[in-house]
Amino acid sequence: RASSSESRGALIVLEGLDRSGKTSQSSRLLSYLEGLGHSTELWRFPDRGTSVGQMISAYLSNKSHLDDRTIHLLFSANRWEKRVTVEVSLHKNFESQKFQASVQKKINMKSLMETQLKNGTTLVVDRYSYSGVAFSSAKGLDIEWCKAPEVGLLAPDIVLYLDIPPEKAAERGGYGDERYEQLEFQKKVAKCYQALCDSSWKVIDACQPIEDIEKQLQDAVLDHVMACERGRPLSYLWP
Ligand code: Z5A
Repeated sequence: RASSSESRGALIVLEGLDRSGKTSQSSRLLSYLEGLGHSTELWRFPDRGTSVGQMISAYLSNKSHLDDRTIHLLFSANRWEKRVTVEVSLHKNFESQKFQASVQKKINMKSLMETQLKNGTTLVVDRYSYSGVAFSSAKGLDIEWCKAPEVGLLAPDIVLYLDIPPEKAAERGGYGDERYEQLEFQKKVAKCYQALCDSSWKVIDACQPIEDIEKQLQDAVLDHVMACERGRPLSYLWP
């Protein structure tokens, strides 16, 4: 599904295993696009700054325990809360019913993905729905069930997949204490990413030197940024 055809920013998503270099490359891509004069922001999921994000953070750091489906839906909710406008209607009915107040409150629109894109800001996003599906299906959940709550979120203009063998990733700086930072689990996640990857993804060998990867990412995104500026319509998951 697609909508409108006005100039907008591009939605660029970086995906990959833990330690594949997403954070390093996202910042470099941001600097590159800003240097070319494009309004650009760096986003990441999970967004641990929201109340949903705090629940996710507690789960990832093993401070809380949640059922696999519950945490999957929380990760998805964390994306939805950055996608839509919340409208809260308060109806105060007094006994005489002579007075009724309706208050509509909108959350800060500037924090929303669609608003920013339509304002012309390109978003470089470190992890998105594909992480949600890959990590949850690696636990054994049905892939279609995992995709369902993501339907209707904005589809990326390009997915940049930083491809690294799980063993190599594990050698980089070592894993911390977070829940998914285990080699055997990362091997399953890598297989699940393979199942999601299609011809629209740009797969980059993440074992190359940082500067080489940086250059390849720059080359991969420019056409998409220009196409969005020319009015490529927004589209929605799953295409
Ligand atoms: N998760 C989920 O289950 N469902 C969801 O919907 C979402 C996420 C969105 C969040 O982790 C966890 O939540 C994640 C998936 C799950 N779990 N895992 N695993 P996070 O986002 O907080 O952490 P991360 O994404 O795994 O980030 P990371 O560990 O910081 O890795 P990275 O960003 O990909 O890599 P980096 O920080 O850029 O680099 C790691 C190290 O490698 C660092 O020392 C670099 O200097 C080095 N590096 C980077 N590139 C190179 C190259 N090319 N050569 C050599 N060394 C390099």
